Amino acid sequence: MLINRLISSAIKVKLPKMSRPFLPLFLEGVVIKGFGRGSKELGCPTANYPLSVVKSLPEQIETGVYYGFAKIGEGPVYKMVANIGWCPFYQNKEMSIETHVIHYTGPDFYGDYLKIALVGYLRAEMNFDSVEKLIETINQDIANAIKFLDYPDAQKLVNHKFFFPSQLGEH
Ligand code: ADP
Ligand code: RBF
Ligand code: MG
Repeated sequence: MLINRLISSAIKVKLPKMSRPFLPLFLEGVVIKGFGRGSKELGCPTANYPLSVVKSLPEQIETGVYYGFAKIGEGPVYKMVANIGWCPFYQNKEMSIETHVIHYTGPDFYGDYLKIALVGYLRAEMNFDSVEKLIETINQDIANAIKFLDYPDAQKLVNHKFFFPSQLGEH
């Protein structure tokens, strides 16, 4: 019995990775005005991409919360969390990609070019009873992202040529 449970949990842990051959996924585009719902007031501003970037997503993409790295213009590479989907809590009509740049506290960067590398998947989108629960869950996502992005496999992407195209020798 125990061994069965161990095997099935091992499979569960393994499968999601194998079913996401599109990771790491690199996305880029200008930052536009989002839904204006005041994510900032929630303590979590999210930079939104235009529909053209959403449409460039691979067909097999799973909606949900991803973690990875982000670069605003020519700035440094930050850790990020991104929500890809319809935000069931707000019942959006269009799918969106929203990136929260972790530890960035500079000025707004509407109109700037934003590059993101999706490195791993955290969870599916959920619905919530309250805004407080949504915020609590987002804060947990951020804590998980900070931790997972310190692993060596993830750290390799910080110097990726996607972020530094003019540098030779990186890949
Ligand atoms: P909108 O509805 O226009 O997307 P938000 O309240 O989600 O408004 O705020 C997003 C904007 O906040 C971004 O487009 C960006 O200009 C700015 N911003 C400031 N700090 C951050 C951050 N750490 N992560 C993401 N966006 C940020
Ligand atoms: N919206 C949801 O409806 N369900 C979610 O599970 C959800 N998770 C999110 C996780 C992260 C890390 C971020 C940045 C956003 C998430 N959102 C989710 C979107 C959130 O509702 C949205 O950013 C704000 O409403 C601003 O548009
Ligand atoms: Mg936003």
